[in-house]
Amino acid sequence: MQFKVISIFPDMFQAFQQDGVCARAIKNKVADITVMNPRAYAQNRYQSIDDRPFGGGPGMVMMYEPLQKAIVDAKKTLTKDAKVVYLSPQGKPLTQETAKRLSKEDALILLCGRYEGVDERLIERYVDEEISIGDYVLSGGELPAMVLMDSIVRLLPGVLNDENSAVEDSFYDGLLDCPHYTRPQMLDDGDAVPQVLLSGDHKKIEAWRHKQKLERTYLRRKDLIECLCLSDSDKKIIDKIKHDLDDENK
Ligand code: 9D3
Repeated sequence: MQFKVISIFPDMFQAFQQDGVCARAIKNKVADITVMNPRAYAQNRYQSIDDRPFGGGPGMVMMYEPLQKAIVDAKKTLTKDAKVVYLSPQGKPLTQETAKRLSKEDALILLCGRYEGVDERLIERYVDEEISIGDYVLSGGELPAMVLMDSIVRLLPGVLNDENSAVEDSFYDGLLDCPHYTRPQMLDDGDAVPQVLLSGDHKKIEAWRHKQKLERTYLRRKDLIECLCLSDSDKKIIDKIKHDLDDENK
């Protein structure tokens, strides 16, 4: 999969391309990232890429022309037409479904905004999709672009080993993960790993982990529970958690 990233801070993408899952994907030719700096397409002698907003107000707006030229150039270097994704606080929130859907594209052009955002006419003419990574204020679209690429790249065939991707598939059940433990079995102050995990009884361990997932999801993210179709046995577990909580509050 080819990513053309349009950003005035190309250096921010260095570490991302050098380390971790994405670096491996690039090395294995599963993914390829090119960062294009709109400043290279700036026209006037100051190489401006931003200007003051019409109508007044604080901050600056990224100009239409340098971004337009960068997008056209990005499209030229790609064999098939590619979707343009604008990372923006006004976008639809990124979800695992979005990542899955976009992982089926051959190429994506990711537009990173800075300042107050980009000239609306560019969005109307060139942007296919606007994506946000959540309801908090960042300084620009670079980190969101990396978040999006990370979520996509790990879904591409051949990036995670078979074991991990099988785990990934079966475990993306919409629930939060269970707690994990490793050696030592007991910390110096006597804090021990839950006994069931040392029992060697895999059925029992599986059931314990599943109950932990349901419990944590119910306690921390009720919104996720409400989105799920739970089995009758899971509903019973949740009811028991509710019941136990009521008891604690008595
Ligand atoms: C403080 C400026 N805000 C005025 C109401 C608007 C604003 C403009 C530009 C807020 C943030 C940004 C820069 N953010 C992004 O480009 C961005 C972002 C984000 O801030 N949060 C979550 N997802 C994203 S995707 C791109």
